[in-house]
Amino acid sequence: MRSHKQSLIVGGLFVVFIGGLGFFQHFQSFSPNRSSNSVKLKKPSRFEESRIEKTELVENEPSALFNDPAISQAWGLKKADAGRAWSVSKGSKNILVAVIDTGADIHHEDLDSNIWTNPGESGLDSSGRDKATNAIDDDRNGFVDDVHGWNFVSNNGLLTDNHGHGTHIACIVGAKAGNNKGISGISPEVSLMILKYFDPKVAGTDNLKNTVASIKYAVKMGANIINYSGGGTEFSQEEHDAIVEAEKKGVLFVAAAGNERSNSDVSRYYPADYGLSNIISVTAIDKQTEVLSSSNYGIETVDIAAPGNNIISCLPNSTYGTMTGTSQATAFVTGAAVLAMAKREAYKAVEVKKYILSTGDAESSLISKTRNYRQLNLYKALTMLDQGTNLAGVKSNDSFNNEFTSDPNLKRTKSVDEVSAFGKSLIKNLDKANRLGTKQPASGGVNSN
Ligand SMILES: [Ca+2]
Ligand SMILES: [Ca+2]
Ligand SMILES: [Ca+2]
Repeated sequence: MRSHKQSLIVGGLFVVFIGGLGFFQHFQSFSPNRSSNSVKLKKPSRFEESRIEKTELVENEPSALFNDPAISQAWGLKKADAGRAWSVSKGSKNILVAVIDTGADIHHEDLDSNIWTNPGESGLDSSGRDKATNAIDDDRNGFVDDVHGWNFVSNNGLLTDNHGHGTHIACIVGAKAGNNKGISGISPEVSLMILKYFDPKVAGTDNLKNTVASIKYAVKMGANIINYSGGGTEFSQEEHDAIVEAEKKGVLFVAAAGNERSNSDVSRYYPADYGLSNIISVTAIDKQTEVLSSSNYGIETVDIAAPGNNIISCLPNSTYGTMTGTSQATAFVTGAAVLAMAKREAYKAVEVKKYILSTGDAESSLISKTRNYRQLNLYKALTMLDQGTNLAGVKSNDSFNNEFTSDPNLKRTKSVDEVSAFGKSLIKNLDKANRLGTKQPASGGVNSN
């Protein structure tokens, strides 16, 4: 068990937006500890300054596609090119995502129909009772009445979200689209398995142990993708091995890079940095494509950047609000993976990871922050799936230099090679420690790769 602080990746301040009243309620959130002594972590050690932009409307394609009122505030959907991506794929109920988090409001108006139902714990048993509530482990998986997932904190099937973080993440991945409510998830068609590893109202729980159990459950029950927004700086063999099992089964593991404000190349953060082929490590950017000051980064360890600042999504009791952090960015990438897997259901983790990482938009601001200096682009990830042919039927060039030159959304002025050269010169000319602005390498022992 880890003795260090193990945190849920959560921004410091978020806002609840209640219906159309325009009433905002401020909440301060905290960083729970994944180890057993979580109670003492009420201190706001991971607080991050978070701007509140309640009136700004983002002109975007997603709002033209769907009638969901809060889409206009969802700048990240436009940034990730969701509008065009949805013309290719909106996801599929066949893709099962395990959201390992604080539970979720499974009755939320913008989420309920996308919650997974365990087929082995639904319908009627031989006595005519509902399998979901008959107090029998009908599918003999070791969990009684695990109809939508499992609560590993309280060891039951009640998935109530007493924090808000899990509901927020679930909706970024898979909120319903076109229902005239709330937002749209990145993949509005999906099945979400809710696995609860942390509850701020329950003291003394072992969050790491609950995490490992959640991963094992997800793999056993056939999840295609695991979304995980927690982590810590110590290696856990049990957690590593659980993700290796996921890797063997082709399950993608999308992990937050962390909100430690540190360089993960020198201070590893787990599970994002276990170095397994099925893990994508995600950091968070703002509207200007700058990695958030609170977010971890690393040109060797952090795979990709996605929107993570003031992200609007669901909160419990059918409310909505914004949160900030690499958790939110992680959910964006999970949604991208759903779209990709829906397009090519035979694809396993490695293929999906390859497409997502190689098709993002190259940005010079990410050169010193991520391995591939790319931000997530949903549309390109999908269109590249068509064997190098884009939606318009135009054969792409094999190199990344020219293949998107006709892209109307293309913002960058440098080719990837030019950016690469720029990046090399940057790296050559700047002292690494100064450039990255963080601590020196630790004295060994933290790198599991
Ligand atoms: Ca069961
Ligand atoms: Ca049952
Ligand atoms: Ca909606």
